[in-house]
Amino acid sequence: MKLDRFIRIVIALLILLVFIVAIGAMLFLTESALNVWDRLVDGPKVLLYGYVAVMVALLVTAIELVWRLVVRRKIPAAKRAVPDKLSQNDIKQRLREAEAAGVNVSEAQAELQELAARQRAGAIHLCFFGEVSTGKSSLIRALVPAADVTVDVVGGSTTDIQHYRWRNDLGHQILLTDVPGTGGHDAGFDEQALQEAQRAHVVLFVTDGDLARQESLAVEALLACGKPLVLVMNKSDRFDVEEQAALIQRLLEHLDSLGGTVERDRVVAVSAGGEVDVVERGADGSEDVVRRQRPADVGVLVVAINRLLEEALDSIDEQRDRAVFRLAADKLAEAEAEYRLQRSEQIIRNATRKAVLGALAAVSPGTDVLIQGYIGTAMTQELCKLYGAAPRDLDIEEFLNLSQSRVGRALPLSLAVAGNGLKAFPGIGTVAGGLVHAVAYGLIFDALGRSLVLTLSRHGEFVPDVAAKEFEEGISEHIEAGVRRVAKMALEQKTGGS
Ligand SMILES: Nc1nc2c(ncn2[C@@H]2O[C@H](COP(=O)(O)OP(=O)(O)OP(=O)(O)O)[C@@H](O)[C@H]2O)c(=O)[nH]1
Ligand SMILES: [Mg+2]
Repeated sequence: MKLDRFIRIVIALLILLVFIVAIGAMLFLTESALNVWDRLVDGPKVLLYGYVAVMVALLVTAIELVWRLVVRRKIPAAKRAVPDKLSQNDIKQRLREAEAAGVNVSEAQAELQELAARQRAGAIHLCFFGEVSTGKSSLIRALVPAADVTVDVVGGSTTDIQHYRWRNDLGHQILLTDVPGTGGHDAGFDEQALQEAQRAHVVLFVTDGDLARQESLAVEALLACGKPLVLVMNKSDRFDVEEQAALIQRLLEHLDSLGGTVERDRVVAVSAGGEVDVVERGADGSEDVVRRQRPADVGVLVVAINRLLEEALDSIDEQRDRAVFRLAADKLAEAEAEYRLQRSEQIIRNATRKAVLGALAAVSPGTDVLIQGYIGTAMTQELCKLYGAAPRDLDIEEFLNLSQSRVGRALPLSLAVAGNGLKAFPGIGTVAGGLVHAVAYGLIFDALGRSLVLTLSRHGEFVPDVAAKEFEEGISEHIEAGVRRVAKMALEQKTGGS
């Protein structure tokens, strides 16, 4: 009790002292400031302004330094988004940069080469696009009777991209493109068809009824990349005039709800004819099934195409080019993502190997400062750089500190998983404690790297507490998933090193 009172008195005296010192300091500062000010005011004006300028500059510098130290830098989202209007130079520049960084740009490059070839040839590309069995190939056959297209009742009859030459009444050089139908069992065909549609000047979107959900999404995507589009309602022979009118009305309403950029005269009802099996009875009473061609009725489609080309001929080249630049940019982005994944794999593998080696070499593998050291810092820096994040050293330190505090809880699990994992390798016998520790440490590095890659690719930036939280949430899963890989690595090092 007495001691308590004593401490309180000491604290009270200290507070008093601090206040006296503070008052003294303030008086001293004020006096000298006023002194200086008086002399400056009396002195030449140049000195006064110069002095004020230096003071302001010092203050601004101090504020900036504090700001940099305390406030986190954010990468503006706009820097990562692909701009709406890519020019040929933009995309070429991006390709050069990516190639120099080691990204495989061949697919994106091939798009630009194909575009250049089409620009030289000068034909107008009309791409028939739609779900399987809506009659795309039949429509091409109706327009180009000599076309060697495959038509079948069984969906998925077209499996590659083919171009057929067609000259319309206005004398345009036109290539009709037949692509695989979408919505079949092979999703690769959907991708192939959509890309070809992006390369074309105009898309003839073929449907055989109202638009289903997937079809609406495809129309939306094509309109979004600025494709001029004719909506072709095929197989209209199956409906009477009133039903056809109702269907067209529904399609128009549907298009309106999708943004309404398709004009009314670009929705047409046609009949490609298609084939029909007819039973023919012979004079002797025998029955033969004969495949017959139904008469085609595609006049309105030809009119719609001609009108569109007349109206939009000046702009379709530019629109097509822009869509191809975007396609190339998308392919480049895919290649970049692939490259990052491969590089990050290498970076994580290297860091994990070093961690395992370090733990194996340590006299006492119990050193629990796992990830704050050089290996953790270097791995975090490299991964951030790979994903275009620019963290300050302080951020990395904060992230590693936060993660380290979470490692304690995961270590027992990591040790157990490491022990079990090692037993799975034949010929190991009893597993030495040092090896288990080394694998456990390696697993934690591996988990750290993998969760960081997920965080960076998900958010596109590095925020220490978010990254550390995601590391904690995913650590058990990553540890379980990495065990074979890391155990193998440790065994290789041990046998290779000894
Ligand atoms: N009733 C009717 N059937 C048609 C018409 N056009 C095509 N068909 C039939 O629809 C089926 C599919 O025709 P295709 O031309 O192969 O259709 P597709 O869209 O090219 O099909 P995939 O290449 O598999 O995507 C065939 O059995 C055709 O005979 C039409 O106007 N009316
Ligand atoms: Mg086909």
